[in-house]
Amino acid sequence: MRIDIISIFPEMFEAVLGESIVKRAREKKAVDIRLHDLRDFTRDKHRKVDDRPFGGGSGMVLCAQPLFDAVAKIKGKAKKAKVILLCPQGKTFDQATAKRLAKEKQLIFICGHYEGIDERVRENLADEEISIGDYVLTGGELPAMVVIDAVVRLLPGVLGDKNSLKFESFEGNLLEYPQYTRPADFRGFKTPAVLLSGNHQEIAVWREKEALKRTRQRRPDLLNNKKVNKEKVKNG
Ligand code: 4FV
Repeated sequence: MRIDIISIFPEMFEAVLGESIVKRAREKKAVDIRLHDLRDFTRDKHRKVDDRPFGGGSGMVLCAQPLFDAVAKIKGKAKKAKVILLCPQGKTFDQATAKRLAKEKQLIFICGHYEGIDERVRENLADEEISIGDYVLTGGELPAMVVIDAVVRLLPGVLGDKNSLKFESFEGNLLEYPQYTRPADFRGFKTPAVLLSGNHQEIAVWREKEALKRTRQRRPDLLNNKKVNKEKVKNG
């Protein structure tokens, strides 16, 4: 997969996308991540990429021209690239969206800053708008990192044991069951005996029960989702 990021602070990404699983995914060529400085695409002699909002009001707005030129240059002939605008007005990001994006060949992320972005970018350049949550950030960089992290770990061959994708939160719309590791008794805090029993059938049943219980307690909204098998919920 190819990922391109357009930002006025491209250096922000190296620290996050240069470590751990994403770093290994880049080394394994499972993903090719490229950073682009929006200022390289402005035709303004002072490398300005923003301007005052028409109609007045505080703050600055990112101009359309540098973004349109950046995307055109990055896309080149590759028509299949999906342009994603990170903004609070976007569809709230979730695991299903991560799985869908992980099937794309190329993703181009537009990171906003200041008050926002010229509306003609949203209308005529972005294929999708994604929000990572109902709060206002200083820029689209952190949201882009969140989406990229969630997508890259789903790419084939990135996570050592693909099983680890099977039983994780939101898989099947359930929250993940409780995990324990050594020591079995930590300062008197015990580990459930079933997990030390070696009886994998019983362990699987316990984990399913715990996942359902935890989901019912913390995220009952997930249970109304069609994908959860009602049977299990009812007799959970
Ligand atoms: C945001 C979010 C977000 C809005 C103005 C950047 C900021 C500034 N993006 N999910 N929440 N963006 O707050 O995606 O330009």
